[in-house]
Amino acid sequence: MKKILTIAGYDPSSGAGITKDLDVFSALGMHGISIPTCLVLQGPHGVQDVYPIPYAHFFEMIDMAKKELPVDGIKIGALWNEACVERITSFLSSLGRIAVVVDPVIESKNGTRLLTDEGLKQLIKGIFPITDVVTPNLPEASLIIGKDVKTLEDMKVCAKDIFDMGPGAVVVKGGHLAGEPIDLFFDGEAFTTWKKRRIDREVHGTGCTFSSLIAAFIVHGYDKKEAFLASEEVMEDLLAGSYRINIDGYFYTSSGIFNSRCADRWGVLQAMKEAGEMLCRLNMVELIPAVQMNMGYAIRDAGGTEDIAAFPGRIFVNSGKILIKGEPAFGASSHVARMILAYMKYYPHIRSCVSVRYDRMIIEKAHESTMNVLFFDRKNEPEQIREAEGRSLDFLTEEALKEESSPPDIIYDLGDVGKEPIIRLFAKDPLELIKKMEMIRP
Ligand code: PXL
Repeated sequence: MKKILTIAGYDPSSGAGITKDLDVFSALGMHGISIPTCLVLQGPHGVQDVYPIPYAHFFEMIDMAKKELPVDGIKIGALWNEACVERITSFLSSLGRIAVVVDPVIESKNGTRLLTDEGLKQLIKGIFPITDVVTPNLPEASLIIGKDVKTLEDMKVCAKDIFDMGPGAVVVKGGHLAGEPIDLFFDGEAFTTWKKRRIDREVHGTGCTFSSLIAAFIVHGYDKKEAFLASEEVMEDLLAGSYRINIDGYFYTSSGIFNSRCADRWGVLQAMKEAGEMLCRLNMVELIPAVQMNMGYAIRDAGGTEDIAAFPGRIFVNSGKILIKGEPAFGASSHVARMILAYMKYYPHIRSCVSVRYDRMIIEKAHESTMNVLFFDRKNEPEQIREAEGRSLDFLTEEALKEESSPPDIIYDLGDVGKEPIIRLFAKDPLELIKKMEMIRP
């Protein structure tokens, strides 16, 4: 297990600082160690106050790390003042050659100082020359070089200036650029840029997260530029999955989204397997359409058909018995999957669907069981949509749902030239689908 240390501030809301860094390290499969420089009093509305860790305690923790906690890399964030900076400089100088990434945090989003002027001078003089990558944003870059950095051209000049201060590479983060946000990497040889998507959210702690990612990727053996590019990619995913932890205030990120997606995908496949076995046991052959049956189940927040599991070999009848060829897999259906995606736009908790043979008796049974039954007429689909194979079902599903005030259990159609009439049964999960199938079985 690789071990990585963060020396930074402590933010109790875990948006920034050492708890955020630990979250990143664990997501990248490392053992994270943390030493706080200061306690930052803050919630989702910004910093209210900062309390430095008493020096004696901070120094003791650094001494203990030196003696007992050998690490493969170090990430440095908010350092509070020159006393902390000097102690860390001598600590780093006493270590062998390990990865060091510095996020030169100077102040918080709402302007609270997290590093004194003297601390910044010491950071540049003592720590920059023994650092692999430094990651300033535009206000930090401006303070480091002592002139305004406002454009991509300024960023290039600034990256060279900071590079001359001794680090192995510099990333100037252009989130504050007036136009398109661009990050710039410079390793003394060439510039590499990364165009970012501007998101309409104030996300807390992105600087801490980004620098921890770079440090962790370098510890994993990536070179500095590869680590920069990989970190940018992960950041995009994290930002896309950002959320609020209270009703208003900053957005937060968590690498927990990766774990929860994995767990979700596994759970979806398990549920599909169980439903497949039940279907075979109950042998509801009378519900299988001539075009064969498929069942789909989506993960939460599904974005496309690749997030929906189905049976690649479909469900069919052979010598009076239901047969399913192959294991459930993601992306294995387009029709059922598209209908689920269309349905989830209106009712995101209903993530499962199965196609069933049309029979008037089945629809009658559904009505008897007080199911909500919706009909759509395939003749209503516009010509251009009809021509785009696979597009018509999601269009018609959405059209049908627009009019509806409660989630339908069934959406069916009576077919068209060359198209079998089909009943689609919807439910929260495949187990509920099976229960509904038993209710409508003729
Ligand atoms: O984002 C800068 C930052 C870094 N570290 C800690 C912080 C903040 C901003 O609030 O609290 C601990």
